[in-house]
Amino acid sequence: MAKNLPILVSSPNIKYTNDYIFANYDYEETLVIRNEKELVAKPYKKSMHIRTEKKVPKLGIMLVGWGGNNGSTFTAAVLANRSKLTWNTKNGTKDANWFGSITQASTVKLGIDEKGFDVYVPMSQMLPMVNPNDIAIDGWDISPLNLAESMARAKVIDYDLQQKLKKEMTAMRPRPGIYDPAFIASNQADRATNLIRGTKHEQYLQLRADIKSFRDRSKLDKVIVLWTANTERFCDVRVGVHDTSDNLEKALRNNEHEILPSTIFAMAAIDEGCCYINGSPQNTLVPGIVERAQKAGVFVAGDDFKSGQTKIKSVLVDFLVSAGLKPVSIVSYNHLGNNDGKNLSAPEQFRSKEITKSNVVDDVVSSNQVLYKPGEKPDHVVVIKYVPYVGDSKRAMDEYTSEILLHGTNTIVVHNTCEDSLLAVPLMLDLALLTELFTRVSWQEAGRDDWCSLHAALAPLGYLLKAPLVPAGAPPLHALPAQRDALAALLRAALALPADRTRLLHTVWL
Ligand code: NAI
Ligand code: DG6
Repeated sequence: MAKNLPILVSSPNIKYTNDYIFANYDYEETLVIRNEKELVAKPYKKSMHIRTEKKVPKLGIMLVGWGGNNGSTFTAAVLANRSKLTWNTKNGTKDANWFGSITQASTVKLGIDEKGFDVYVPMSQMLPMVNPNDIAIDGWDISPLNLAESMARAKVIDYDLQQKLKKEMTAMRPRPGIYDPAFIASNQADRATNLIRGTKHEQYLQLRADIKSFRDRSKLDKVIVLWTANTERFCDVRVGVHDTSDNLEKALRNNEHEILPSTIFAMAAIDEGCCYINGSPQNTLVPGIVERAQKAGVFVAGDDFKSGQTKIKSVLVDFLVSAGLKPVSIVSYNHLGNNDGKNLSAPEQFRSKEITKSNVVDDVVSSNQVLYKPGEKPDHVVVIKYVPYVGDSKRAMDEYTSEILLHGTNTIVVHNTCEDSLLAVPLMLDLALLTELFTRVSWQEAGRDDWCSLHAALAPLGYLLKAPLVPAGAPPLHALPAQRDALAALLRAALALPADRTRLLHTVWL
């Protein structure tokens, strides 16, 4: 394996100081103005400065749903990597890795060498980033099992590795969570015995106390709260309750029924100065939450980890539509047998997942007015079934039918078998590390004095999420390659490097 050398950008547009990396960056776009006769395209440039704080903090991650399959697998993965564990399986000895994590196991193109060949660097090396070995983990769960018991219940980690992690994980016990049977499936009731009682406001205060105690006891600089608990049903978003930060607070104090437990967690996190990430589909991040985060200067990101079927869909539909083929029918079946599948077997919780899994093709489809009339969409069906025997090993089957030349059809069928949590956990890590990194990035319009944070609705994390939260009124972006480019472009911008959208063009100018 090639040695990872540190990056030094040599350019008049970058300045390294002891504390910061300062970059001058020209953001280039094309403004399109429609008039009755034509579309007028006007390229423009916005000059800005980007500043990245170099000091990497001591980071803590608090997982809501710590004792679940994702929560226990995340913990096992961090500990196994930190201790460089190896373990025996029937296929031989294995060692810990972070495959599936874009920060730890993927590369970004830095440039080309003297012979014109691409030079890549690990994403984690682009800018100073927290090392996963250094994070502290804590969290909440409505189930009282310690983390070793949770790991055994999840049946994801190889038995020998479980034995090696058992002692350390037995000592980890989730803090009591908030159980509200109005929002998660009734089939979860039997594990809900580790609970914060009281009104919603009292629960919120307890969560704030939990965050404080973790931060103080572990001497942390920053804490990020990540929801990886059960999918809740959507809340009915109401004016006077969810629309503003003040109304949300009033509603919380009035013990308003329609506030999701996840929204209480988000409020507690924001009010403790912590970023909050929603790994599930429900609409936790109502307008009042985004406003509250913006005012507090922290980020919120969501919704719903984009781990398998949807990731492939956001590549395949992008490919088909950009190739001038017309997807007309997309049918996605899933069956799985873990507790997530059990919870999703209830109609209201399934509906939340159906929404985030279904919206993913909309912007790609509407990008091509040659193929689709305004408002026209492919038939798109999502089915999820609970089959206990298969456990965490989810089966996802997709059929994509497209109209091709002269109304012929082309049907592509994909069958994907994978351990769901082993796909989700690296995303959890990336979400936390990138969120933390972006808290240290600020920008300034050239000629102004004030430094601004990125927008509180952290859209650049869209690559990792099925229904990316974007600032109110901004267009969503679902296509996976474009999301990857956007993220890489932001990392490059902070190093005063132009976006890398021109691959291969250097061979044209030879
Ligand atoms: P899980 O059911 O194994 O874990 C969820 C945990 O949350 C359980 O231990 C449960 O006791 C706990 N919980 C429920 N409500 C709680 C609350 N209010 N406070 C504290 N704890 C609470 O599910 P899994 O497989 O870990 O997935 C977690 C979430 O991530 C689900 O919503 C799932 O839909 C979502 N997700 C999972 C993906 C994957 O590939 N594994 C991908 C995309 C999303
Ligand atoms: C069944 O679809 C269970 C879900 O929780 C998914 O496994 C999860 O949302 C991942 O979805 P996807 O579409 O990214 O594979």
